Amino acid sequence: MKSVEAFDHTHTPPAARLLWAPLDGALRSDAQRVLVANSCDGYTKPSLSQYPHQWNWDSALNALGWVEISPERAYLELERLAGAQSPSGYLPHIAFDADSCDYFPGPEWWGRLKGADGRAISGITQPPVAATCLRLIFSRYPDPDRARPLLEVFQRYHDFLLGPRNPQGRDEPVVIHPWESGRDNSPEWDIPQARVRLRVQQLDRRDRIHVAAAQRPTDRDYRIYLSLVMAGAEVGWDQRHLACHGEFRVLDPGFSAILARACHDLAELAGRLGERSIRRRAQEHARRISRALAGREDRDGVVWPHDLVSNQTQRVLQAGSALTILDPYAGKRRLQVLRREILCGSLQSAFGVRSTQAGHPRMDPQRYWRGPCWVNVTWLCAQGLAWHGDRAGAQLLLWRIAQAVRKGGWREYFHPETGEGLGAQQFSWTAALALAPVQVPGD
Ligand code: 2M8
Repeated sequence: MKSVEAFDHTHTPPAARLLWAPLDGALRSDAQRVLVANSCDGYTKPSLSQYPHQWNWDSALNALGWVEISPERAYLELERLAGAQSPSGYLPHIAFDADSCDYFPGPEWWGRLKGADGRAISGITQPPVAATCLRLIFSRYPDPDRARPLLEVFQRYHDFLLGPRNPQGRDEPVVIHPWESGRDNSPEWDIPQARVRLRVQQLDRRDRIHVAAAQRPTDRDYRIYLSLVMAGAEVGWDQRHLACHGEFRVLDPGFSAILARACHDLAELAGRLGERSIRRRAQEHARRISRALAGREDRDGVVWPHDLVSNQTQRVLQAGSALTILDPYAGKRRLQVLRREILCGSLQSAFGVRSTQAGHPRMDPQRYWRGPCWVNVTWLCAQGLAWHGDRAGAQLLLWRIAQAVRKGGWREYFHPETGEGLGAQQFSWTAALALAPVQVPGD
C-alpha cells in the first residue's frame, strides 16, 4: 500500500489552510474505529445494523474520513462507488451487498437493475457530492492514476443529471423520489408526496428494530416511498419519463447546489490533470446550474424547494436551502442570509445546522430529517462557508460538530436542543466528518 509520504505534496494545502473539529486524541481514535468497523469489501456501510449496503453520498463523504487513516482507502471508496454506475450513467442511491438481506426494501423491489460491476442497484440517485470529495482528497494526496478514471465516471453522472433528468431544460435536475434528496422525510416533501397514489399496504419495516419509531419516518411515508419505487419499476425506470410525468417531481435547491459545486470541482480537477474537454464541459455545467439557482432566488436571497407538479414553492427554511451555500457562484445576498440563518438564526443549534427551522409547526426535534442536526449537513455548510471566505464561520460549525459527538456519541443525528444522540449507532459519516478537515482556499 502506498505510504502517505509517497504522495506528491508539492501543491497540497499547508496546515494553516485546514480547519479541524476540536476533538482530542481518544475521540479521533474512536472515530477511526467506527470507520474501520463499518468497512466491508472496499466501501463503508453507513451503519452495520441499520444500513448494510453501500449508499451514494454516505460513501463519498466517508471517503473524506478515510483520508485521515489511509488515502489509498479513500480512493478505493470512490472507486467502489463508481463501480456501481448504472448503464444510463447515474450513480445509484444504493448498491446492494448480496450477502446482507436485513434491509427493507431490498434489491427485489428495483426490478433487476445492475451496476457496471454486477451489483444490484436502486433506480434512483442521491446528492451528487462524489466529485467534490474526489477533489478534496486529491488536493491533500494527489494520485493522478487513481483520479483520472474517476473523472469520466463523474462526468457521465453529471451528464445524466443534466440530460434525462433535465427534460424541460431548467438546468436543475428533477428529483423523482424523496430518498434522492437524502433528506427523506423533510417537511418540504409533505405536500409534493401527498398526491402519490398508494400501491402498497403491507410493510416489512426493519428500520425500527434498532431505532425508536418516534425517530423514523411514519408508515404513511414508507407507503409513499414504496409506491414511488413500484411506479418507477412499472415504467422500467425510464428516467426521462419519470422526470416528465412522475407523481413526485421537485427541484431541491440542496441537490442542485451540490451538483453545481461538484461540476465546479470536477472542472478544477480536470484542469489540474490536463483533461481539457472534461474541464470545459464541467465548467459550463456549473455555470448553468448556478444561473438556474440564482434565477429562483427570492428577494431575501433564499432558494426554496419547488414542487414541479403543482408549480408551487415550499417556503419552510430547511437544510436544503442552507446547502445552497455550496453553490460556487452564490451571490452576496444569499451568502449573507445563509450565514446568518446557519450561524445564529433559525437553523442554528449548539450542535450544528438544524434540518428544519426552529419553531416551525412541522418541526420535530427527534424525527429524522424533520428537525435534528446532521453532521453531514453541518460539515458541508462549514466547507461552503470556507470556500466563500468565512473561515471563522466554518470553524464555529466544526466546533459544534465536536460538541454534538462529545454529547451524543457517533450517532446518526442529534437533538437540536439537547445534543442527545438519535437514530443509528456507530454511524459512519458522523465519524468520518468529525475527522475530516475543512479546506480553506489559498489567496
Ligand atoms: C437514509 O435513507 C435511507 C434510504 O435511502 C433509509 O432511511 O433507509 C437517509 O438519511 C439518507 O440520506 C442516507 O444516505 C441513508 C444511509 O445513511 O439513510
